[in-house]
This record gives sequence, C-alpha cells and structure tokens, in this order.
Amino acid sequence: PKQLFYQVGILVVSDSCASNEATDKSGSNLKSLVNDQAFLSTVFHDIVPDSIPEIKKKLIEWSDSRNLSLILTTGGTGFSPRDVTPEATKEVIEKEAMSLTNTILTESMKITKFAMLSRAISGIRKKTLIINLPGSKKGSQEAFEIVLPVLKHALDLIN
Ligand code: MTE
Ligand code: CU1
Repeated sequence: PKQLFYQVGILVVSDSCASNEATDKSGSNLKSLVNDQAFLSTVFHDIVPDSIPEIKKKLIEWSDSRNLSLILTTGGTGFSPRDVTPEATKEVIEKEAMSLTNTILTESMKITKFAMLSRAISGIRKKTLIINLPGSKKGSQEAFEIVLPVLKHALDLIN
C-alpha cells in the first residue's frame, strides 16, 4: 500500500554529541529540512557514538524492525581514527548506490575542496535507503539538498 509519506530516521554519529559534550546542530537541522518535504516525515532522531557495532545496531533496527524508508546519517565520514560511519554502513547495505555517493561528492566539490575528505557512501538494505552525510551542519545540509531532487523517485522505486 502506498504511504502518505516516507518515514525517515536521522542518525547523528558523534562521540561528543552522544556524551552530551556537544549539542547536535546537524541532526536538528536535517530534521527540519526533512519535515519541510511533503513526502517525508522524521520519525526517529537518535545519537550514537563513533562505534561500528552501535551504528550497525541502529541501522539494522531502523530498517528491519521499524521499516523506515530512509535513514540519513550525519558525521563520522572523515579521516580521523574514530570515523567509521562508512565502514558500518558498508556492513549493513545489500546494494551500493554508487551514483548517489558520487553525485554528492562531485557537487560538493563545487562548494568546497574539503568535500574530498568525506568517505561517505550510500546504499540500500531491503526497502531502506541509507545515505551518509558529513557531520557539519553546513555539509550535511548541502549533501542532503544535492540528493533531494531525486529522493522521492528513489524511494518510490525501493518501496
Ligand atoms: N561536503 C560539503 N558539501 N560541505 C562541507 O562543508 N565538509 C567536509 C566534507 N564534506 C563538507 C563536505 C569536511 S571539512 C570533512 S572533514 C568531511 O566532510 C568529513 O566530515 P565528517 O567527519 O564530519 O563526516
Ligand atoms: Cu573537515
């Protein structure tokens, strides 16, 4: 059955946000951007530390048990030793959405050369699309807006 809107989970991956040392600006901003779209609604918004098991657990729960259509992660995509979001994502997706990944990179490169320091990936697990976004409020918003024009069609195809 066709849903009125697709259910979205926003997963903030950050040691400092998870321990309450920092406030999560990117996740809250993404939530309002998502909820601005008539076809999307944020139903989960959570924070996990930079830990492969904890990231995987949340991605699997949200896709398999909660049946979310879209999971946006923000953070943990860079070069620092603790950044493992792409590795955790790789372990749970069944198909890689290479062109989403590549388009986020090439369009982001027109905004900042630092985009090449993100190792973010995108892919599909069953009926859930998972997209890694960078951790900053600016970077995550830019990356989300790059995929936004094709997002509804992508979710229509998966579901
Ligand atoms: N992509 C866009 N579009 N805009 C940005 O400002 N910041 C970059 C990059 N991708 C950025 C971006 C920077 S400075 C880093 S270090 C990497 O994302 C990784 O960020 P993360 O470790 O917080 O995920
Ligand atoms: Cu950076």
